[in-house]
Amino acid sequence: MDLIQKFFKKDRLALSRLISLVENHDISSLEILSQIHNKTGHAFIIGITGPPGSGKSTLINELLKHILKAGKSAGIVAADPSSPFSGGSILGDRIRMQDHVMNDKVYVRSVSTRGTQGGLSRSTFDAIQLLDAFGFDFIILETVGVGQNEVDIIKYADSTLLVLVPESGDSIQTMKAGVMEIANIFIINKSDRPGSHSLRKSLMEIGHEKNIPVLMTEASRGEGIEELWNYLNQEKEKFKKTDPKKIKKQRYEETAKILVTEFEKLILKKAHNPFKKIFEEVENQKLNPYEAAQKIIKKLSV
Ligand SMILES: Nc1nc2c(ncn2[C@@H]2O[C@H](COP(=O)(O)OP(=O)(O)OP(=O)(O)O)[C@@H](O)[C@H]2O)c(=O)[nH]1
Ligand SMILES: [Mg+2]
Repeated sequence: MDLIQKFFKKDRLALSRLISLVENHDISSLEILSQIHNKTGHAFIIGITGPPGSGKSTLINELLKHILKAGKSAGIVAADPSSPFSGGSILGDRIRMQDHVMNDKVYVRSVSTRGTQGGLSRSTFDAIQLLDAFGFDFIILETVGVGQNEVDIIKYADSTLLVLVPESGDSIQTMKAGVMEIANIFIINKSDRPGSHSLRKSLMEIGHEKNIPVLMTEASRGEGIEELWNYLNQEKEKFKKTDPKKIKKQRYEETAKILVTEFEKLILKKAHNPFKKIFEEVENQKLNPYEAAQKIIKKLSV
């Protein structure tokens, strides 16, 4: 049976294989994603970002308990393989998640950072599309919130959680420009540690204008997760994927994103470059790079 047919029959192996194909930017990925596209748009996508070791995976594990208890399913994408679900007790957590995998309600996957910057966020986006079409109620996206790349990725989330720890106090000013601005809720995890109250005060000041709530958690003991779960359910209710203006904007941005990454692939692979002749003129010093770019843009604008 064809891989896509198997996927539609809820075959998890087919899902994994399709994610690998799109992740490797296989030639068939546009075709695959196009075939599954009308099944997407149902999942609630939660982005979880924050500094390394702040407790994102532990928090996800705790959230999963609530998700499962509510009879719902979740697909988890860890967008940074340099910090997979590993290390110490988290290895245990991962195994626990894999137990859930057998229940067909939880699927955990890390997405490779291979390729260009845009490529990374495209792989993640494409993986989300597949998980969404597969029918998961929640998709949880874990990224280490450090750079623009993460900001790009987390844009796909319907609700974004920024997980900080009491020690993050000093770095929030530098973080402010990036991930701080896309967070819908600030979480102070490891609130058992000193400094959590003063961080709470600073975050409340920062979040005041935009009405961003601040939540204290101790993920390793499951503290504060119930509140987080309630918050997420409220967000889910509020979040209307049917707002026509939002849909229009999203569809425009999606198409632009796909085209930009596909175009980049075309141009960077010399053999497939549709403007090979113009590039050769630059190589042979008949045109300068700016003239070449103008010429190409003119061709495309017709
Ligand atoms: N004291 C304390 N430790 C915690 C808490 N939550 C998580 N931890 C511990 O912090 C460590 C890192 O937790 P992870 O969940 O792996 O953190 P992460 O943010 O996913 O880490 P990366 O994926 O590497 O960025 C683990 O040893 C956890 O047991 C907490 O609330 N309090
Ligand atoms: Mg992690």
